[in-house]
Amino acid sequence: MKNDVLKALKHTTEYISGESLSKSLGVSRAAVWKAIKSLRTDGYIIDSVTNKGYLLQRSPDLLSELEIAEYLHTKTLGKRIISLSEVDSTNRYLKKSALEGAEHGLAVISEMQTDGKGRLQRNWQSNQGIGIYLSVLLRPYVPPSDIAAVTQLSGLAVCKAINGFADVNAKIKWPNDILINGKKVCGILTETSSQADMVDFIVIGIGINVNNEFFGDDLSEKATSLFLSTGQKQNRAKLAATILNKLEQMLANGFLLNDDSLLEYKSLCSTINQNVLAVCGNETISGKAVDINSRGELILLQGKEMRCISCGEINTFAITKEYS
Ligand code: BT5
Repeated sequence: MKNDVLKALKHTTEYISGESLSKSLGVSRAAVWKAIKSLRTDGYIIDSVTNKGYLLQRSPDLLSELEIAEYLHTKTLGKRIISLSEVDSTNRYLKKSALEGAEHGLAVISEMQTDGKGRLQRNWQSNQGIGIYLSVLLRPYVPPSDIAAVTQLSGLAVCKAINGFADVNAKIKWPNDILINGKKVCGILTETSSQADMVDFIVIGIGINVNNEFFGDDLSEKATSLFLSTGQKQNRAKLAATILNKLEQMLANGFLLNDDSLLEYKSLCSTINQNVLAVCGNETISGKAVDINSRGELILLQGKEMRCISCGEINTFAITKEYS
């Protein structure tokens, strides 16, 4: 009901009377008034003039389903969004929903996370009201080998979405960190559940620093936000929708990199042509990153040998020592 009033207000630049709202929505005048009051509490600036009615003057920077839907052009991703004011982790929440049977495309977004997750049990700092903490559920009907590059494709989608949205030159640090001027603006955590021959579900978790004005000592050297990079506050709902739009487009042809997406990934990947030190489980591997394959693996040149790595934590170095 509140959403219906908001939708009606968003659809016009003229004042609408309480009476016409109550008639068109089939509710009482009192219910309309209650909805207006509640929207104002959420931060919507709604002017009201006797004998004219209500006019929406400004919407708050809220990650609500309605605010996001205004900019969403997807067929399935984010068609239903669970929008939370606080959660431990959107990935954890969505994995639980997936186990309970949630549908392909369901997205969970939160204004903050109390226990945001990075890879390998690390933490993702998720402050209130300034970032995007978004998880999307995919249920592709394919074997696990066919989703090898889902993380890289997601990173590519987010990087392209950010570059199209704000005046920045974001790059991908393989496999899927998004950096602006070498500092991390976005991290992606992909979690999958599979049977031996079929994927059950994939949860893509995306954390973006959007309007952060500063970072604490622990992150100030390595993190940035879109605000810190552009000097401008950004509309988070619009960015969230832009990401869902791009994600759906990039994942439309499967979960491996094809010729086009591979070219795009390589052109945006700052890891290529760098000397890297990769920590993969218990092993530390060094070499020159020379290529990426369709499975999203990084190809390292070690002397005359080529070595593919599919996951890991990498550090890059300016080329002072040639491995080739
Ligand atoms: C990642 O892990 O970068 C994946 C982060 C994914 C977060 C999203 S938010 C929505 C969804 N729900 C979740 O619970 N998670 C996902 P990793 O590559 O392991 O990087 C983690 C490291 O990045 C930390 O150890 C810090 O050094 C650094 N870090 C933590 N918070 C950061 C932030 N806000 N901005 C930049 N760097 C951060």
